[in-house]
Amino acid sequence: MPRAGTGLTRESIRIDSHLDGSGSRSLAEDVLDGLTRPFKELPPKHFYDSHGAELFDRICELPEYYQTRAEREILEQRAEEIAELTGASELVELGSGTAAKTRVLLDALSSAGTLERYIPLDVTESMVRSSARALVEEYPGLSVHGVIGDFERHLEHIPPALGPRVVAFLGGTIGNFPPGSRRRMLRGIARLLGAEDHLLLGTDLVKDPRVLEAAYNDAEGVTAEFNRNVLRVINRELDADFDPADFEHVAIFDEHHEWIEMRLRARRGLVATIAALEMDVRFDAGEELRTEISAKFTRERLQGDLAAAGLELVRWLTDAEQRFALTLARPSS
Ligand code: SAH
Ligand code: AVI
Repeated sequence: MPRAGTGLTRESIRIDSHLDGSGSRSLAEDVLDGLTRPFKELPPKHFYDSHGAELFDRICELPEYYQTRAEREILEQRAEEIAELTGASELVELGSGTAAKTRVLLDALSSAGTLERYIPLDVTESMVRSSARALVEEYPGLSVHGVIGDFERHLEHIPPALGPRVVAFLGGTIGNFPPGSRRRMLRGIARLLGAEDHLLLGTDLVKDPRVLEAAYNDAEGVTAEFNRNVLRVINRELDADFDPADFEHVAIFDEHHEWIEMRLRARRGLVATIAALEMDVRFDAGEELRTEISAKFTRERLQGDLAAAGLELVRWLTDAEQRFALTLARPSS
């Protein structure tokens, strides 16, 4: 059981940390497990140190990466309706990042007069702290209870509801789980929901592979830097000696699974030392390390996943070009 942080309280901010060194422990376990497999693989959560979080923010601004703009468009058009349907006094947000789009929801809940508390959960400590500070300034009367943790392990540390709540999981992050873990994650979220609560889930939709691949192969190379950032994280946290320049960024749409795969491909044969694990890792020339999948959805697939988690669809909202969907769901009656 991870030990809770100090629960520092300042004005209407409370921040609990459940990582306390378990972040680098989980990196060590994932590196040991993932880099010794016949097909090397790492989970995407290790992209997001503070530099990775900055790179992700730049990705959101790229002309090729339409997801953020499409999701914002839906929120801007439908946040009022979401506020009315949910009557939420609390917004819980998983993988909250800078909470940029969240402001659209907070504005709507605030105008409806129901908003009391915001509960962001993210692995990136700096993001939770800075967004909490900014939001209590921007929304007088709002209390923020930040949770620094891993949404795969720490959902139970989300404080109990004080009123009707919306749990938001935006940005398409649910697509970063392979199908089995995705359903496990949705079941975990469903357990957080009482009869009067809702899930608001952002998912990117299946579309022309050229549009999808362009979104992950931007001309400026920001996604490539984001991808290679995981090697910098391993170098720093586990005293390793990867040269990120030895790896080429690869992002391709797998039409069978309907997901984007990001990989790092070794440009030459090499051996890297990971001192903290007392281990050498060998890459053949051309060998690939899978760093992320990003699943693309259809309404049918999503409804199947929700049903398997005991959730039912309340609203399916898309942008004008049907690129992205925001789904409002609730526990099945
Ligand atoms: N919700 C924001 C950010 C999406 S990026 C948006 O829509 O733009 C994904 C976010 O999830 C990042 O902030 C990252 O730090 C966080 N994240 C990734 N894996 C996580 C994990 N296992 N536990 C908690 N947060 C995680
Ligand atoms: C956070 N997640 C939904 C992003 C995605 O599109 O899968 C992460 C990302 N990877 C490359 N670009 C952005």
